[in-house]
Amino acid sequence: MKVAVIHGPNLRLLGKREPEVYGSDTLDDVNASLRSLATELGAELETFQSNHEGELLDFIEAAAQRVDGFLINPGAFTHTSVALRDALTGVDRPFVECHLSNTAGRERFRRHSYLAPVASGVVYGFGVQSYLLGLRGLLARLSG
Ligand code: CA2
Repeated sequence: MKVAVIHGPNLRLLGKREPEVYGSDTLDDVNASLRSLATELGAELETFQSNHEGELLDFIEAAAQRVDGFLINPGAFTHTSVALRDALTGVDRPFVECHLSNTAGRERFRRHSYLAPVASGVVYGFGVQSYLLGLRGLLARLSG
């Protein structure tokens, strides 16, 4: 089983700014934790981060040729991007959406996700654990 993990805009700042909201782990720490869980569960991972919507769309289209599913924290594009939703529905691979923070308890504009209605599942509010739980859920879905 092969999964692509996608980190959306600004997530490379993780652990460097706003630790009270997003925690103190860096993006490299998150990827390392995901890799270790993937190994434990017998899955392969590739990771990708971009601040650019078009690059995310291109990555999804290309990666769909070689992976079984996606785990994505779309960052702020969650709340704005019909294009990202269309890219994910267009490739016909299951995906799980995850967020570090509890977006339901933050500003009103963060409560809506364009992706959630077409995701296999969504995990939010558990910090880095949201990614790990999301990976477990995605792999269960892929092998179920
Ligand atoms: O909680 C999440 O994971 C979010 O996807 C993070 C996004 C935010 O726009 C979403 O509403 C919820 C922001 C990612 C920016 O990451 C930063 C990390 C550290 C410092 C500043 C930004």
